[in-house]
Amino acid sequence: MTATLRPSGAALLLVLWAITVISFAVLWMANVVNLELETTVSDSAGLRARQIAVSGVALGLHPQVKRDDTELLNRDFGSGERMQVRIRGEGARFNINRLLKDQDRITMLNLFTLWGLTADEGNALIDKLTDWVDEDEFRTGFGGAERAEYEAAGITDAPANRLFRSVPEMGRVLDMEKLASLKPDWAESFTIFGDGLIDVNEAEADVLQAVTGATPEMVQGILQQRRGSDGLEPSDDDLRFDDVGQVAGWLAGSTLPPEQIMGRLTTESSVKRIDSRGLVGERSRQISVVAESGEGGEAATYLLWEEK
Ligand SMILES: [Ca+2]
Ligand SMILES: [Ca+2]
Repeated sequence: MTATLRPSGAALLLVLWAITVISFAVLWMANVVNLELETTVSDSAGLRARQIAVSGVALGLHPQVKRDDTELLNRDFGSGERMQVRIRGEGARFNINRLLKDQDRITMLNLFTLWGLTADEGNALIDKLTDWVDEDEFRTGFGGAERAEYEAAGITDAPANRLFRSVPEMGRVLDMEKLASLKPDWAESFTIFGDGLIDVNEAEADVLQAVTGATPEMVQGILQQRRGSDGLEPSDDDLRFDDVGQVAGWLAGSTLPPEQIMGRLTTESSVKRIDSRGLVGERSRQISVVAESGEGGEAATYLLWEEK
C-alpha cells in the first residue's frame, strides 16, 4: 500500500469533488435556465444528461482544471452515461464589435476572402456590418445598407444602429446569407465577449491566418508546435506559448508589420468558453457557458449560458 495518491487517483478525487460539491453559482444558473426548460425536458434520461452536463460546467470552470486534462474532462461513468467537456479561450474567436469599432477592415477582409467571398463581396459585407452598428443613417462605402435598403428587402426593424448583442444577430445583416452558404459554421469564429485579442494557443488556422496576414504554411507551423508530437489538440503533450514573441518566427513573412501583428495577439484569454455535453444512452444535452474568470478566488461572471 502506498501513502500517496497517484495522479490519476488525485484527478478522480477532484472530479468526484466537483460533481458532488458543484459551485453554487453554477447550480443557481442551471436552475434559472431550468425553469424555462421544464416543459421541453420531461424525460428522465434527458434530465440525467442535463445533470451530467451541469456537472461538466462546474468541472470546466474549476480554476485547477486545465483544458488539456482530457482524461478528467471526458469520462465514461458506465451504463451509457458519459461526460464530454471542452474548455476554450474565447480569444479563439474574433470579437465582431471590436473589429467594427476599430474598423479593422484588413482582418475582416482576410477572413471573408479566406472563406470564399471575392474582395468586392467582402468589402460590401464589411460596409453592411458597419452600418448595422453605426448610429447614423448614411450608407457606408459602396456596399452599405441602412433602413432604406432593409425596407426594400421587406425588413422593417433593421439595422439596429448599436453594437451586436449576440453572434446570431450578425445573421440578420444583408449579405450574411451569402457568407453562410460558403461557411455554414461562420458563427464559431465570432464572439461579442473579451478584449478582442486573438489567443495564439486557441485560435483555429483560418482565424490565425486572418489576424496575422500569414500564409497557410506559416500558420501550420504554429499549429504543429501547439499540438505536440501526437498531432492532436487538446491532449497531454500540447505546447502552450507563454509569450506572443514565441510565434514571431513563423510570422516573419507576413505582409503586415510585426508590431501590428503582435499587438493583436495574446497567449491567455481572460474569458473562457466551456462546452459540456452529458450523454445518457441516446439522449444528449449540451451546455455552453462563457464566463470571465474571477480574480483572487472570486466567483466567475457568466456572460452566456446556452443549452441545446
Ligand atoms: Ca447605421
Ligand atoms: Ca451608416
